Amino acid sequence: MQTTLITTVLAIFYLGVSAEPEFLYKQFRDPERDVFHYGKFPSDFAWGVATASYQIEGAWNEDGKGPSVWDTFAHTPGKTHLNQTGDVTCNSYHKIEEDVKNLQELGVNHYRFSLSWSRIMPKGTPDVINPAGVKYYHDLIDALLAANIQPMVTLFHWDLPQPLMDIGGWENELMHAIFVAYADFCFQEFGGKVTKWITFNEPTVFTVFGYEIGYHAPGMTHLGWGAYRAGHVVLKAHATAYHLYDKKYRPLQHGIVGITLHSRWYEPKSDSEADREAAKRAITGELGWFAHPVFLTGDYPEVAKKLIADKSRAVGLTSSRFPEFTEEEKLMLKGSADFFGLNHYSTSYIEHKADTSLIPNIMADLDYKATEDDSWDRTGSWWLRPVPWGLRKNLNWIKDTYGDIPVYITENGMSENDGPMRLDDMDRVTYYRAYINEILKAQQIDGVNLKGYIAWTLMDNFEWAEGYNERFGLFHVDFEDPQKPRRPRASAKAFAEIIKNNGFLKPNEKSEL
Ligand code: GBH
Repeated sequence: MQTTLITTVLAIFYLGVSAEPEFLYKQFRDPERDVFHYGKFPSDFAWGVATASYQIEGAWNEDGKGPSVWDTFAHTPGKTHLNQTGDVTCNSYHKIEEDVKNLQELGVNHYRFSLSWSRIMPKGTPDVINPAGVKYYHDLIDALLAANIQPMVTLFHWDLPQPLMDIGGWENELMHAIFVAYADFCFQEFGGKVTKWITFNEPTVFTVFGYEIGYHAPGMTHLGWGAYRAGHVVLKAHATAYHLYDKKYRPLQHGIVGITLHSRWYEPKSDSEADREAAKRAITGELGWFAHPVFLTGDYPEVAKKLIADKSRAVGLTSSRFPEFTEEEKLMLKGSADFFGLNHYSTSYIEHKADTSLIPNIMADLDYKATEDDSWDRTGSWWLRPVPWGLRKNLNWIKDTYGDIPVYITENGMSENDGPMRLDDMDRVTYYRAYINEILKAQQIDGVNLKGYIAWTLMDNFEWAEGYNERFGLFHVDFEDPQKPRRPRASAKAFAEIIKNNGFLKPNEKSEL
């Protein structure tokens, strides 16, 4: 009763100060939570868009590039939508000038892209370097810098050189040293011009999809242990590469190194203790799987360690399916990032579900079930419903759990399905306005140490197993046309406007311009 009164008074207050529509989604109208917030980001805020090598470059076997696991996987019938591949995709290998021109049109000051490891090292190891591949990235970086756009470079966005898969990929301990050698080369070669590095993109996603359920390359189905084993090697590789940069390159290059983690927001489905605990377990166990070691303790979250150990014992295993770090490794891991890269797209409701099937995977191991709300809008991806307030809660959880670490949103965006060309994407305009508005609240009201916002993605591209059926671009790409022409959508203009204003101007500020 009392809260209803307070919210009614607040609603009248908000309506009183502005005649503008203050809510962007009809289903989200909590006057405290969802009301539109006007204001600006700090003047040094980073604005950018992101891409990944296999998704945009094409030229899969040109100029000395070696094959990656994604070449192998996409060339295997039955693995991707209509057997589509990234062989040509946006052809960005041949379109530096056009891509940079489109970045300038958006007005971004950062561009996040990834290096194709096998374009630089066709065998995956530094004994063979492909000069044409190295030159491509120098040309791209030079063009960006000439346009006043800072490169933010991801070392690994899933396209592992195939020869390294032939020795077991991330499940092989040797990958620790091999990744560090690759990182060393990249820091040395490009670090004079690149000052923002991301070691890995979304280790939960590529280890679970790639090594556990086989939905992504390399297609391994090591259910119950593949992702944990691969993730363990990835974490050690990350930490060693971080310290290598810190000691050998930072004094000269003055850059920063972080890691990008994917997280949904997990909202308890009900007020019950069991559901609230399950939601806490889901975020702590899943985001914390990679975030706790790097940003908190040097080790995995206790809740995940205990559950997985118990479940391992229950089926008669003598040790846990979850690997353990040595004390020395924990010291290496703890604090091994200068910033937290967050990829966030959506939210789920979480309920408690004790898994009795004993078919292990991360969700079953953590005893939860995720669902969506029917009232939430749909997009081109089943897993992606716009729930803007979830991002603010996710950022607050990161601040409350890991402290004042600088945070970059390194991906956020929404998809539509393939179909007739659609440039008037008002649903995506609303998504971006709403999500960016929530990060403004997190930054201004909640005091989250937010340094930048990078949208996914510059242009439609090869969406992994979904092929060309899910389009996330601010620019539309016509894949039927051999020229792969790019055309700005309404969302590109809306994003450019937010960047130009460095936030959201009040309606009266706008009229003064
Ligand atoms: C990112 O992954 C990738 O970094 C990028 O390459 C990709 O193109 C982009 O997003 C759009 O998909 O865990 O319940 O959400 C996105 C994160 C995480 C989305 C796993 C699909 C599967 C079900 N992905 N998720 S769920």
